[in-house]
Amino acid sequence: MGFKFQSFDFLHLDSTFTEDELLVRKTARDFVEDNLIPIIEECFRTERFPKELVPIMGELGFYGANLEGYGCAGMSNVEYGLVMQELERGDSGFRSFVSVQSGLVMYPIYEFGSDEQKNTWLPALASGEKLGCFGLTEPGFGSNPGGMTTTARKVGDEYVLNGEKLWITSGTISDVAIVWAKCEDEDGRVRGFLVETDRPGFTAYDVHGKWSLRASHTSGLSLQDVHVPLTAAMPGADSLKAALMCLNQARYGISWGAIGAAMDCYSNALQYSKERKQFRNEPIASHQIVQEKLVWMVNEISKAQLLSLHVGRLKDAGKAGHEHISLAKRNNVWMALECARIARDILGANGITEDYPIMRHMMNLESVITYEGTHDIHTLIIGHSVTGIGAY
Ligand code: TGC
Ligand code: FAD
Repeated sequence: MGFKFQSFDFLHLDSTFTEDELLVRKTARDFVEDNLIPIIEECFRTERFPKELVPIMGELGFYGANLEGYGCAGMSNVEYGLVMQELERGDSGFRSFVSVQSGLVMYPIYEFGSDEQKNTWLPALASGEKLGCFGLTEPGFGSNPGGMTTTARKVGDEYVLNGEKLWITSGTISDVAIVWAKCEDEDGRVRGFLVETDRPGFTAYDVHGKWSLRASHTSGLSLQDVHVPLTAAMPGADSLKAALMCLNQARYGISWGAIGAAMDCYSNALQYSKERKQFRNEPIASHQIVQEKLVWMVNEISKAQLLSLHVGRLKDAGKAGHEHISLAKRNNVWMALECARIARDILGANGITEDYPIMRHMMNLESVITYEGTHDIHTLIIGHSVTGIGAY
């Protein structure tokens, strides 16, 4: 819907991308244009996740794209970022599904799992045959996941899990949940468990009435005496820090995704402003105040591109700290939300309708600025990094 998407490249960054990076972006862009754009407004309106697109993205190598082996595409972090950019140009909720499957389910298994866990789960998750979710947040603990009350107790050769998780993307469509819990026998040490969602005592339900990410499942998970074998604990996932490391993967992808949403808002606002005429039968783009708004977007999207590209190159070189990723997530999501608000303004009354994607992006971005660490929590993470003092 809206105008045909026009690519954004004010700084001629395309000339710095490799052929592989441009090919990956084109593949993702074509996929979104052909498969997602025609249905996304209907999906958003009817609260429907387009599950029929899951296997196609598996074939295209979008799940766990920056991981090696196990059927994964082995893309660079910049290539992976470009996929996220294109998916979120389509819809944040749709990108969120891929972020979770990739950064929050496949990455922890890849990084912290046993060989058996990797061989069992990664190929099936890479193809999209199996889906996963990541249960860290609880009803009482969002920004402060270290306060979690979900527990794991050793009983013979099993763990017994109890607790509630909330706001969990893809919870009701998942075959496996990564559940973070405190081990009662280890003085509350946090561990990550692989829990098949058909185990007795595990239930998932969807949160309804959201005005954001309506094309994505957001769920609650309830664990009532769920028995799992001791081997369900991922050997390397033995601290809260392991859970926070997973967030880096997703936050990095979000920094690119937000650029995609912002580009779409800008593309629509620019084309609309050149067509829409007011006063002396001249396009509104001929007025200085409208130009200033367009230039604000050009300015901020260009800076965001440079930021994500640089952090991506740092990540490829193994040099990206979590504070760098926080900077990119914090800046780019804020930037995208501001672009959506400005673009909506340029479209006037038309901007509030589903004839254009802007209001949908705006509502989606209200979640994106909260999840994966709120804007203010990222301020404090960066503040911690530069002062050495935690102010949480
Ligand atoms: P704190 O004492 O600060 O840290 C504990 C240890 O962890 C280290 N650390 C990290 N390491 C790697 N990556 C990170 N991102 C890290 N953040 C912290 C830290 O250096 C320390 O290491 P060490 O060696 O000294 O022990 O822990 P804290 O409990 O005080 O935590 C503070 C805080 C605010 C940083 C953290 O809890 C946080 O990030 N809160 C935000 C919660 C959040 O982002 N949740 C996301 C849930 S998943 C989600 O939203 C999915 S949305 C769907 C989608 O992605 O599309
Ligand atoms: P709170 O932590 O209660 O924060 C409320 C307000 O208080 C915010 O403005 C915050 O910045 C502020 N605040 C909190 N602490 C401080 C402080 N110390 N100093 C200053 N200000 C502070 N979680 C998962 O585990 N898995 C998922 O898949 C997942 N998917 C999600 C999908 C959606 C659509 C949404 C909306 C959330 C999802 N989440 C998921 C949860 C998300 O990570 C949390 O919502 C987020 O971490 C914030 O927690 P909260 O909502 O409890 O807000």
